[in-house]
Amino acid sequence: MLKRVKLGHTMALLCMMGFMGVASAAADPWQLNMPRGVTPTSEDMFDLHMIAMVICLIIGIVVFGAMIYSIIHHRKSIGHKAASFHDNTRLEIVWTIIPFLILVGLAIPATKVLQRMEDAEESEVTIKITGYQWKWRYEYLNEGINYFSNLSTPYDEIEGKKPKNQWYLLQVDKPLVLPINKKVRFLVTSNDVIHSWWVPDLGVKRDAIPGFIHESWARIQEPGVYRGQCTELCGINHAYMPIVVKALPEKEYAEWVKQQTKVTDKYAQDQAQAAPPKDMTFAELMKKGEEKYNLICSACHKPDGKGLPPMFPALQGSSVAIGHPISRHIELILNGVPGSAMQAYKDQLNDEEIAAITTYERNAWGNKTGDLIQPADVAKVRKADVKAPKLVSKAQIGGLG
Ligand code: HEC
Ligand SMILES: [Cu+2]
Repeated sequence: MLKRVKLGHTMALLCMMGFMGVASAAADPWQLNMPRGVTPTSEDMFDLHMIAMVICLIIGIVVFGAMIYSIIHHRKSIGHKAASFHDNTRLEIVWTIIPFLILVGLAIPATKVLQRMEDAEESEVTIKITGYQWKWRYEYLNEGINYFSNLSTPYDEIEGKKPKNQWYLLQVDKPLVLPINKKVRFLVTSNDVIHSWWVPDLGVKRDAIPGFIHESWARIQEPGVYRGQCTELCGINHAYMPIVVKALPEKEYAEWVKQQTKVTDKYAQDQAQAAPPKDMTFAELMKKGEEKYNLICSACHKPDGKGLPPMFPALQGSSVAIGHPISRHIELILNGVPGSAMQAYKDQLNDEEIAAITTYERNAWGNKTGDLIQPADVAKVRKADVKAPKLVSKAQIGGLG
């Protein structure tokens, strides 16, 4: 009994605090209420939340008012004999009907909002979102754009060697770029474990489950940068896979799409002509390798190459990273280790990047092999490799969607 009273008390207090939060300004660091967001869905949700909260508040005032009144006005001294009465059918019917009506009253608008949220028809842009340990992949299904979005907060900040910046753990190398005023459909899935794609300002939160595709949509009304996080505990670096959405006016978005597809076309042309990749110097490889390693591999193998055994092996002194043949090292990065957290990177990194990372791993942290791996070496291993299963193809998505 005591526990229940306490809980009710806390809830009423929370309601009141939330209510006060609404009254104050929007982007306030002390903001207590949920954000209103920038899509019709997020606004619907906000309104629903406000209705429920006001009802809570009224109930709180009535219940606590009656309680406090009774405590004060019916207080009697020790030894007073308590009145004994029970069963009042009329009262019991009334307090059954009132909550019933309140619940039905809340369910009607909530159901309407749910229906609108589920309706991803007639979208103009379709993005497939895939969760990976620990990053997101965005594929623009109609535009043919496809990239990974990695956490870009420097490791020095994570390890407390440098002060944390404003967007600590909420910044990425490549944000998801979207147009405003267009219905954007999201197809959310996962490559490994369950993740969840959540951007509060868009009113979108969808579980990313391997083998399933969940749908959602957003029509962003204002240009801006909106941040979110993975919201399903997905392993040791769950906190390190943020989401950044950059919403652009339609013209700028079209410009961005053109830019992206041009890059892809150029890559395709280069591939088609089979121009031999340019050799790089040792310094170039090490510099690029360190940069990419810290961005992509250090989450598990750690910036100092010591890993996190027994979960993630050390690369410092590892038989693969200093041993021979070197092609075994390259192959492992291309194909990963099936059934382990070590992913296949062949679709995520190009030859130059893998060459740089391999060179870096073979020469950093006291791995002084002196080996220098060129993009051409990686291309050779990549070509020789036939067992490589491709990632989910477009055709498969069509079949599932
Ligand atoms: C999500 C965690 C994770 C990430 C990110 C990751 N690895 Fe691994 N890596 C592993 C695990 C786990 C193994 C051990 C696999 C096994 O043998 O079961 C491994 C093994 C390796 C090995 C073999 C080490 C040895 O001695 O057996 C190399 C080399 C390697 N990874 C390179 C990389 C490179 C390069 C990257 C970045 C492009 C990378 N890894 C990113 C988890 C990861
Ligand atoms: Cu996750």
